Amino acid sequence: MALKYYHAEPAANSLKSMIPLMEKNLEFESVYVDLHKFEQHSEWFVKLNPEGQVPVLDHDGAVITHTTVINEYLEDVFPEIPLRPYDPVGKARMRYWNKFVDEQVMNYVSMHGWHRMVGVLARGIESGEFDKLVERIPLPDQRKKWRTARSGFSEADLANATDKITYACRKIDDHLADNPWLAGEMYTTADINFYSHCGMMVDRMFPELEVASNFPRLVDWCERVHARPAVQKALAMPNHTNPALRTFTGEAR
Ligand SMILES: N[C@@H](CCC(=O)N[C@@H](CS)C(=O)NCC(=O)O)C(=O)O
Repeated sequence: MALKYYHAEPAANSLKSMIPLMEKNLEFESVYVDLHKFEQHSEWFVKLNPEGQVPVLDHDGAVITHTTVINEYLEDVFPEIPLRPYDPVGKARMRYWNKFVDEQVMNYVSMHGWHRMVGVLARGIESGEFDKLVERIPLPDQRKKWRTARSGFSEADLANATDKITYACRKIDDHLADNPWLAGEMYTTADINFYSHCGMMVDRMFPELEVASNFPRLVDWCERVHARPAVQKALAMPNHTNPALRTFTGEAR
C-alpha cells in the first residue's frame, strides 16, 4: 500500500487533504509542487493531473484529484479513524457544509489571496514570459484568473468576495451556538475544509471583520481545530513562500 501526496504549502487545498492524512496516521510520501515556479503546469505534473492543480493523491497508481473527493476517498479506504459520521443524516450534514465551503467560501477567500499574493508574483514576470507561462495552463478559468491576478481584481469583485466571507462567518458562528462542530457532534472533513480555506487566516486576512468580537464562537472553534496534533503536524510541513507574502499561507497564527 503506497500513498503519495502531491501538494504545495500547508494552506487552502493542500492543507485540506493533508490534515485527514495526518488525522488518520497514514504514512505517505510527500511530493512538494512549487507553485512559485509554476511546477503545477509543467509537463510531468500535467501528465499526472491534466487540470494542472494541486493537491493530488496517488494510491497505488490510482490518481485522485479535488480535495472533497480525496477526503471522501480517504474515508472509504481508511475508515479506522473516521472523519465522517456513520449515520446517513450525519453524512448529509457533513456534505452540506463541504458543499457550502466549496461553492460559497473557497473561491472568495482565494480571490483575495490571489489579489494580494499571486498578483505580486505575476507582476514580477516580464510580459512575454508571462504569456508563455499562461499558455501552458490547462484550465481556461485558471488562465483567466492568472491574467486577472496580474492586472488586479476589480474593487467590486473584491467587495463581493468580502461580503460572501462575512456571510459565511456569520452563518457558521450562529450554527456553532447549538453545535460543537459543523456536522453536529463530530469533528469531520467539513471542519477541516472551512479551517483550511478560511478559519485559519480569516482574522489576519480580514482585520476589518473584527473576528474576535463579532464571531467569538468561530474563534473558539478555530482554536479547537488548530490545537489538534494532526493539524499542527500538517501546518509544520515546509513553507517556501516568501515571508513577506506569508500572511495568507500556513504560518503560525
Ligand atoms: N477544486 C480543486 C481546487 C484545487 C486548487 O485550486 N488548487 C490550487 C492551490 S490551493 C492550485 O493548484 N493553484 C495553482 C493554479 O491553479 O495554477 C480541489 O479541491 O482540489
